[in-house]
Amino acid sequence: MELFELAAADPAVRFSPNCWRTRLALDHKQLPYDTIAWHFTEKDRIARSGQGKVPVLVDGDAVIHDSWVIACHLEDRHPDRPSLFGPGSGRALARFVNQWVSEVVHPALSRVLVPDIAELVAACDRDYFRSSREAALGTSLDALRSQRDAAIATLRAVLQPLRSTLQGQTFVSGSTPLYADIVAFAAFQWARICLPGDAALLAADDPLRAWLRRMDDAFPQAAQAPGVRERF
Ligand SMILES: N[C@@H](CCC(=O)N[C@@H](CS)C(=O)NCC(=O)O)C(=O)O
Repeated sequence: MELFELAAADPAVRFSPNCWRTRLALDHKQLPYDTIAWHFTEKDRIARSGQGKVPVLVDGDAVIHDSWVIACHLEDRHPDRPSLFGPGSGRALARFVNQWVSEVVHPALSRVLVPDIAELVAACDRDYFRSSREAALGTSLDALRSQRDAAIATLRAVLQPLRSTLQGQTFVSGSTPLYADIVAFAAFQWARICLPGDAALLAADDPLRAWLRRMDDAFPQAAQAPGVRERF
C-alpha cells in the first residue's frame, strides 16, 4: 500500500491530522505501507482519487480518499488483523468521535495552529496556504497569531468531553486504544508538530496528559516522528 501524506518544507515532517489517522490505523492493524510526501499544490499527483485532499491510500487497484473511508476499508479488508472498531456498535460510535473531532476540535485547533503552519509549509505551498486559510477563516494570519492565547483557551474548553471521559476510563474506546482514540490523538500529533515550543496547548496539570502518555506508549513511532516537539 502507498499512503500520500501532506508534507512540510522538510518532507520528513508530516503534520496533517487526517493523514495521522490513516498512518496510525495502518500501524494499529500492523499492515506494511510506504508513505509518499505530498504538498498542497500538487493536486495532479492525487488526481486519480477524484479529489484534491489527503490522505489518499493506494491499495492495489483501489485509490481511496477520506480518512474515515480508508479506516473502514482497512477494517473490512483485513478482519484478521487487530480491529479498529471492536465488535457491535464500535464502528458507529467511532464515527461519532470522528465527526466530533473533525467538526469541533479541528476548527478550534486550526485557529491556534494555522499561523504556525504557514511557517512550516513548503515554498510551493506558501501563497496557496495563506490565501486559502485566510478565506476559510475569514481573517488574516497576522490577526490570528495575535489571538493565539484566546484560541488556546477556547480549545481547552472544547476538549472538556474528552477530558472528563478519560478521567473515568483508560482510553476513549475502553481498556485498549481503538480508532476513536486514534482520531483524537491524531489532532494532538498535528498540534505538537506545528505549535512552537513557547506555547503550551494543555495546562501542565491537564488530566489529558496521562492519556496522551498512554497513546505515546501504544504508538511510539508517532511520539518519535520527525518534527514532534513535545513529548507527553
Ligand atoms: N474528510 C477528509 C479531510 C481531508 C483533508 O482535509 N485533508 C487536508 C490535509 S489535513 C488536505 O489535504 N487539504 C488540502 C487543501 O486544503 O488543499 C479526511 O478525513 O480525510
